Amino acid sequence: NWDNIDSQVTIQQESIASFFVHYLKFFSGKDRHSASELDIYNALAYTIRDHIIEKWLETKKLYNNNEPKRVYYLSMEYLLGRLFTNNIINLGADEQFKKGLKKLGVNWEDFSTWERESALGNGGLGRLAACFLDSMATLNLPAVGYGLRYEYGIFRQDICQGYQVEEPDEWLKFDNIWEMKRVEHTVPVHFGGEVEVYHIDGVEKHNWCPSYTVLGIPYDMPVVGYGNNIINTLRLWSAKVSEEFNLQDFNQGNYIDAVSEKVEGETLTKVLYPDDRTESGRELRFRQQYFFVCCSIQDIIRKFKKESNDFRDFPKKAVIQLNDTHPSISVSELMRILVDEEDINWDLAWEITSKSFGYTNHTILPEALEKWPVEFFQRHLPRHLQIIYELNQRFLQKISVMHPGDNDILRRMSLVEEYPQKKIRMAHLAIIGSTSVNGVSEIHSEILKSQVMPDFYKSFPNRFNNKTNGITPRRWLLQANPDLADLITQKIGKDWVCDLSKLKQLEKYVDDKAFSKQFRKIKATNKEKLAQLIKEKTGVVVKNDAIFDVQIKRIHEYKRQLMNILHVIHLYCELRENKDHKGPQRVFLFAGKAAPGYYMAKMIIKLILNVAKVINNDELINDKIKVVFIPNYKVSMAEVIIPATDISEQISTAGKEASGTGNMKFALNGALTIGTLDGANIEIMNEVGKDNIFTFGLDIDEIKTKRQSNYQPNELYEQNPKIKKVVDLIQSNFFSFNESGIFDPICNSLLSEDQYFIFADFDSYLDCHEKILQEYRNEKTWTKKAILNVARMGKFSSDRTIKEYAEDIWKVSPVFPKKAK
Ligand code: 26Q
Repeated sequence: NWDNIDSQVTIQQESIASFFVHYLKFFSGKDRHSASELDIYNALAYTIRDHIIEKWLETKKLYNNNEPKRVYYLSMEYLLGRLFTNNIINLGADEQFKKGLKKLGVNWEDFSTWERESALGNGGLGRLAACFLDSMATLNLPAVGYGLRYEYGIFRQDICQGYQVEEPDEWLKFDNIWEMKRVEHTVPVHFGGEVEVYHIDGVEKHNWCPSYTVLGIPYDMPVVGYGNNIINTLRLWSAKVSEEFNLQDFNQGNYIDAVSEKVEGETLTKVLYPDDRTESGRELRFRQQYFFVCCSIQDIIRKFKKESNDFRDFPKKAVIQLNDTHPSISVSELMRILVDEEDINWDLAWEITSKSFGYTNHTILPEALEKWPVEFFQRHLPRHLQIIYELNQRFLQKISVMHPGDNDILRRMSLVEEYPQKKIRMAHLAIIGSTSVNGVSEIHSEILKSQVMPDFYKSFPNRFNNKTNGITPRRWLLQANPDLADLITQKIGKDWVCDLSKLKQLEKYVDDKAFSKQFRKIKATNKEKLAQLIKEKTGVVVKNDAIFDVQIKRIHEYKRQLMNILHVIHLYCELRENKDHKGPQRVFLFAGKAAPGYYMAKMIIKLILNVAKVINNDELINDKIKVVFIPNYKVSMAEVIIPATDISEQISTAGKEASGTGNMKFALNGALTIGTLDGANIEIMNEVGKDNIFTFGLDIDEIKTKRQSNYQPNELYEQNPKIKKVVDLIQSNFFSFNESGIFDPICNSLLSEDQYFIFADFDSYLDCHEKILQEYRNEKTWTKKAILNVARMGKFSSDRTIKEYAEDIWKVSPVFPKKAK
């Protein structure tokens, strides 16, 4: 009896040790004497996986029985980080696990760092997708994440002579315990070839005859909900070429061609593209996007057909959320399947399609909106091109009725850009194919409406909405800062983990001396761990009780790491001139990757590293300030740095950062923000109160005015002695003594253009830092502000964000198991 077998594998606390020993012996072929730390990690992870699989099967049963409307989250990126500890915590098995292993003398936390982390994303957008998966599972939402199983995730960053060097991230070198290959759901993906037109009963039909086919093989990863026994699925596709599909080539004796095509096909999921927002036109990336879309849409339709044979039900059974435009070819792919393969007429197919998608935008930089050359479509997706042209014609027809005689609006709104090169505007395709278009913070959603896509907003005002980003409190407080989490739980109970607004109750402890002391103690312990990490990764020794001032994120000019390091140089000048310096050591910590082709970003890293070398070795400075750049920033590093941080640098030029999510992680862990009025910083300020955040700089309107008023950064350089001193010092090769002139491009770009208004904001930034230093010296008020930050961050839980998506956009409800009798 199968049901009996099912229940026999239930893991009890008593059986954990025997499962562990079983895996060690029969999977790794080891005993306690020969087992390596990796063997032990593997055996622990397999034990946990068994526990998960059981609940996974139950969850599938639950969803299949209920046949609810499902969410399909399509994202080219997921930055999951390590899963072992996260899975144990979300299962609620940490205590059980600890006790179960106790008699073997095994402490699981000691082995958790043996896991290779999953870094299939670039930064904010990919980490957001990971937080959303956690929240969807925790909220009992029947959701599936789709993505790509890149063989190499985001590159590893090494530093060689002060320059970033990229190395491949071989995350699959050892077993990946968290994935399960599902060959039975393999799907074919076609490319190239031609489209034949034929007629049946006077109706025009299209037959796409592709020139080659690649297979998509799914690998499933469990997504463990917190404390609710729900395990959702993240399905990642891997490309494989099968001889079977390209047999003709082999048979016709084109052996060499056939083999090289096979190798070519398998490069599709080789590597994650680094975020080069303005660099476009990579043909492989285009094919990668279609491969992803084609696999995922087929899978969604297969699942739909198990529950219905009438496609008019599709929007009631499925909603597909597009994480940026990267999967936006989906719109034309669903149309192609409905019209060509399911024989549904165009109008009905469009009604179904345009009701099924939602689109989230994550970028303001207009030059970063995705556009693909028509040529690529012609070569690889000829039928999709026809469909897009047809959609465009019908769409522009409607617009011209709304705006008779206005040819300019047709040109602006067209899916096709004509000059200088013919391209498809993917954001326009995503917008017309969606019921909802959202930005990721209030200000960003307003900018979308007023600046980025005003014509679309005016035509479809109801489609536009905001969903301010959030972060999962499970990873970013419970797991990353267990001591603070414990302290909070002692005071207000554990409900905050799934209802972050409960943190408000901490406000009654702001003046409680004992609480403040414990709160500070925890920060101090976290700082010790960070100091250790810094020592280990950079060799720099910093004081445990230093002020940690941190900027960790992708290196980008608009994020202004350059302004931060200019401030550090300014402080250095002052110290050299013997301005007295009281108080603790200040550590300026940087980490982040630059896109491999982004020259300026790489030079900013070089400048930070060179400045660090000079300052850290200058005896005159007497360790009053330290500068560190930790190489190879990743999720697991953020988990150590954030809980130890005093000052969180969120200093993008106003109007440039769509939201930011790092800003939320810091504030939730009791760091105070120095920030511009940009992205979600504004909403953080509204929540924590103006007294508990340090804002500075031009706001978005002032930046706009500056931009229109012939901004002259070289005048500021001449007038402002502080700016002049800092820039002159760099130009004098003080930080580049045997590499003369290497920083000229940085200085020249500041002096001639200063696109991101660093000089314009410089004084305000310096003053703000000065104020922060004063405040830090008053331990009591500083602690109070930090506690208030923690207490008032409830809004920024991704649970809140996901509830809004579920209610306003997806119209899906949670599914709960029937209570056992
Ligand atoms: C584009 C073309 C070719 C290759 C790669 C790309 C590419 C890849 C990733 C372009 C952009 C991205 C990632 C963008 C991103 O992370 N945006 C951030 O999204 C966060 C979550 O909403 C926001 O908080 C950040 O403000 C935003 O910058």
